[in-house]
Amino acid sequence: MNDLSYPIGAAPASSPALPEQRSAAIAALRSFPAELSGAVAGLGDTQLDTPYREGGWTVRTLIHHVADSHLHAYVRTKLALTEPEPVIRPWDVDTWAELPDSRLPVQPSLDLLAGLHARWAELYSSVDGPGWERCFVHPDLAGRAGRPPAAWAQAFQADEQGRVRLARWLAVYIWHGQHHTAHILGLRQRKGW
Ligand code: NI
Repeated sequence: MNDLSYPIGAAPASSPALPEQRSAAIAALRSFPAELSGAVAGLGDTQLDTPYREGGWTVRTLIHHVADSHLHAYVRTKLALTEPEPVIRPWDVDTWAELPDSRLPVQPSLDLLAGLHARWAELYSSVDGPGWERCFVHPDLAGRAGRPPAAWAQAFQADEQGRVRLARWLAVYIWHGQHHTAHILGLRQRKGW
């Protein structure tokens, strides 16, 4: 882990628990697409195709990755809200990033995120007290007693059955958006763009 890979550090240990913390987190979820769009505003193709660090993803790939990732996260949120402890489908982040739609202009993914987050924030706004304890089951995180999960998985704070709670999920995805936005802003700062 280095500063360029984790410019804002790892996901925070705490999840929104108080009503005002939850309102703030939902507001952050709602405002994220505008912040991400702002982070890439004015960049041309050569800049979009620049890795944010040596050996890292390009800005273009980062944007499409965020769309892929948040699509999954939204679906998992809806599954948790509509089914008892649904087992979700893992996906291969790196291989998804190599598919041809990750070479498109960034606007389709920025537009997708704008619509997705409007709906996602509305969903979280509707969650009541007990609803925040609803969960999905991540099959890669179940039955791992004694075996430490990867760094990304530690952030999910799954229990031994692989259950990830909606409050935790919101905290992870606020962080995830800010994490990748910081990659782009850091690059722009270092390049003087
Ligand atoms: Ni990511």
